[in-house]
Amino acid sequence: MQPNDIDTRCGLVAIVGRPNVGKSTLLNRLLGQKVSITSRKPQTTRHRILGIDTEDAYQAIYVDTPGLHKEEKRAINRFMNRAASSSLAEVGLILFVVEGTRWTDDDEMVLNKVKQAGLPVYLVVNKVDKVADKQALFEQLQKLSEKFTFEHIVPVSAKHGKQVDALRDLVKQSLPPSEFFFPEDYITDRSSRFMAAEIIREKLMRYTGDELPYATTVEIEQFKMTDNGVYRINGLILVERESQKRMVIGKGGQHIKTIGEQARIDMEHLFDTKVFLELWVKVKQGWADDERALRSLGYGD
Ligand code: GDP
Ligand code: MG
Ligand code: K
Repeated sequence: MQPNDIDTRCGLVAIVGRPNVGKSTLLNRLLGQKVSITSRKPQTTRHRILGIDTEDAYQAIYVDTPGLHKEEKRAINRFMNRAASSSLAEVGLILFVVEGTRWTDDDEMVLNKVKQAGLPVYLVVNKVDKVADKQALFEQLQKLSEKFTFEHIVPVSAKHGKQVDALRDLVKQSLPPSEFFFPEDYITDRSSRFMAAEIIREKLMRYTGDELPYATTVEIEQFKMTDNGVYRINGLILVERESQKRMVIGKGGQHIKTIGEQARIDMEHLFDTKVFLELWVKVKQGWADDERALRSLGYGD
């Protein structure tokens, strides 16, 4: 069949930008569902995640990436950089996300990388809800559009859902004729097991101090559906030191209880069923530095 005979449109769209500009928040908003975890901390997204948006004859497959990191020393950062770069390979369109009026060297570095791909780029200016000085924003956009070529410039607020529909429509119109890559009811390429681990990690990122998140990871030891449709999930939280284990558990186990409750609520939403969640914490030294250990935890891609 010739591409012209196909009446569906489908393509890959990469969401790129420096850490914390709101890439994962934007993806979730585009999909109307949470598939990628978010927090105010950089390095929240560790894996390449696909978010699939199918409507009528259109299927946009968004690729959420870890932000590119300058620090390549730790194995975990090397994996995240690889995941971020390799995701550009089969993509047809790039959403380059920046934050309000803030333009940094890191933005410039990411944009230069993006430009090398030779693909159409939409400049998505996120967090406009935080910009009080609209004139400054306008001048900033003017300057950027003189210096670089963008197919479109779209100011949005991913958090509040402002202008995200307009962006979604622009993306849909740009998709090339193609069969769908995924069944219509898929929202991500990731397994429920993976999503469960990510949800627990999001709560860890959100409810613990600044030093802890980078030293933790989560393994799902059991993921079982019982006869009456209830999910039984056991999660193991790995930390690097005994002191971190105490922090995660908290006084009288209060902290891990909150993390477990919040994670369970999100899981019940996502899986649309009742969930029994149990969490354990274990010390596993140096996991973030050890490439082999990382691969065994699923960080190979
Ligand atoms: P990523 O690292 O680029 O994926 O960024 P995240 O999606 O994890 O978001 C980083 C932080 O920015 C989180 O605390 C989000 O709630 C916040 N954020 C994202 N989008 C917006 C927005 O439109 N407005 C505001 N005020 N905050 C946002
Ligand atoms: Mg992210
Ligand atoms: K983040």
